[in-house]
Order: sequence, then structure tokens, then C-alpha cells
Amino acid sequence: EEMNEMFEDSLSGHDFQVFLQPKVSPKSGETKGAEALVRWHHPQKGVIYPSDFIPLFERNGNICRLDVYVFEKVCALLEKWEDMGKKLIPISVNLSRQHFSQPEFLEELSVIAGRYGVRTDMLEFELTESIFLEENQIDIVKESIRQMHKLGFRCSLDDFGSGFSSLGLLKEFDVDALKLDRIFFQDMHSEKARDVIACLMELAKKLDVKTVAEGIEEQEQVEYLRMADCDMIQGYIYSRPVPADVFEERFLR
Ligand code: G
Ligand code: G
Ligand code: MN
Ligand code: NA
Repeated sequence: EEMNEMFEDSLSGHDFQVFLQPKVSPKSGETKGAEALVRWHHPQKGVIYPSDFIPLFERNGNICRLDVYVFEKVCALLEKWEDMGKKLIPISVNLSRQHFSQPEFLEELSVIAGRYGVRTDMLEFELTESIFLEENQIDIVKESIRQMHKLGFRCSLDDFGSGFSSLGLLKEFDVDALKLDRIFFQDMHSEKARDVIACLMELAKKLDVKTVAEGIEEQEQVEYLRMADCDMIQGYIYSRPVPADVFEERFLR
């Protein structure tokens, strides 16, 4: 409750900050995209991480306002990069499942993008598997993905493989990218683990879906993913999530 009370002041006081983590091609080493991850710099409590406040904010709708706030910050960044003459890369934001009970939220987001003059294909939504915990969400999410594409946004399936219905979801949803959960890459010495990864990469290719390997920390994993033709790697091996100005300096061309 205390955290929820602090929310208003923190939002207007800009205590929430957007960090970015690069998605890097293991083939070329180029940064092909980034994920926006929110950090809460509380004046008294210091940095608070999402796992400590997102579950709370999911219960009262604050999460939706926070997601919109992050989305707007991302639009402002893309506008700034364009003005600086930088090569634009798509940035993804995480969307809470709470949004899907308000069907007009995508219109609202496209209006915000328009205000910053940002092309919607530079914006991607990450939907986590747990969005589908409720049976009757499937049709709602399907329709939302259709609308995302109609508005020009991209969309990806986050934490793929961490849940229980992953493969079933693939035939239901028309996503642009699969973000493969780090559990797939934790034991890459095992032949079995490698076979699973190789098959997932082939499956994604067949479905014409880009692949992002998450939680990669070791060079050996990078080598294997390059061979397996994975499109992008996101992990500490390249960078932790960093403040936007640090990201610009290190990863923007
Ligand atoms: O970087 P990290 O430990 O902070 O992220 C933890 C989790 O919090 C991730 O699973 C991510 O999906 C979630 N998260 C981070 N930023 C946001 C955000 O802006 N909105 C939502 N809904 N989730 C976020
Ligand atoms: O939305 P999602 O759950 O995918 O958010 C990604 C989470 O993974 C964030 O909490 C981010 O900080 C974390 N993360 C990113 N790269 C790595 C990594 O290489 N190792 C580990 N352990 N965590 C990572
Ligand atoms: Mn994510
Ligand atoms: Na993830």
C-alpha cells in the first residue's frame, strides 16, 4: 500500500527511469534493437526493481499508467535520436496483461507515437506468456495483435518456453519475434539442450518469426547461437540494462 501511495508522486516527479538493454546480432555484432526496462529511483528507498513493484501495480491499474509512461519516454528517445541523425533501431516495451481489458489502449499509444513523429514500426510490444493464463484472454489478445499490426507496431512473445502452453501459442498468434527464455541456454554442454535450441531456431524460421535469445552471459553460448542462426542476443555478455545516455554512447551509430 505504501508503494502504491508513492506512485503518484514518483510518476510526476520522474522517479521512474527507462533503462535500455541491447539486442545484438551474433553474426555482425550490430545492435539491432533494444528493450526498455523500468527502474524506480525512490528518493528515500533508492533503486527499486520491477519484481518488487510490478506485481503490486498490477493489482490496481497503476501498471497501465506506468507502461504508458515508459512508452512515451521511448517515443521521446526515438524522436531525439532521429533529430541527432542516428540510425534508428526498434525499441520494445513490456505490456502488462492488464491493458487487454481496455481495448482502446492501442489507439492511445498510436496517438502518442504520432505526437512524437515516431514511426510505429520502430516500436515493439513484448507480451509475456502469462498473459494467457486466463482461457478467455486468447481471443482478446489475438484481436489486439491484429490491431497492433494494423497500426504498424511490432509485437513479440516474451519469456517463451518458461510457461506451459508455449508451442500451442505459436499457432494462435501472429508475432514478429520470439524471445526465448534463458532456461533454454543454461546447459549448453548437453547435446539434448543444443538439439532443442536448434529445433526452435528452425521452427521460428519456418514461421517467419525472428529469434531473440535471452539471458546470454558466456561467449560459448554466443558461438553456438551464431551457428544455430539465432537473429539476436540479449544478455549481460553484451550489456546489462543501462540508462539511455549510456546506451546512446555505447550502442548507437
Ligand atoms: O530488468 P529486470 O529485472 O528489471 O525486469 C524484471 C521484469 O520486469 C521483466 O520480466 C520485465 O518484463 C518487467 N518489466 C520491466 N520493465 C517493465 C515495464 O515498463 N512494464 C512492465 N509491464 N513490465 C516491466
Ligand atoms: O521482460 P523480461 O523478463 O524478459 O526482462 C528481462 C529480464 O532479464 C530483466 O530482468 C533483465 O534485467 C534480465 N536479464 C537480461 N540479461 C540477463 C542476463 O544475461 N542474465 C540474467 N541473469 N538476467 C538478465
Ligand atoms: Mn521483456
Ligand atoms: Na523475457
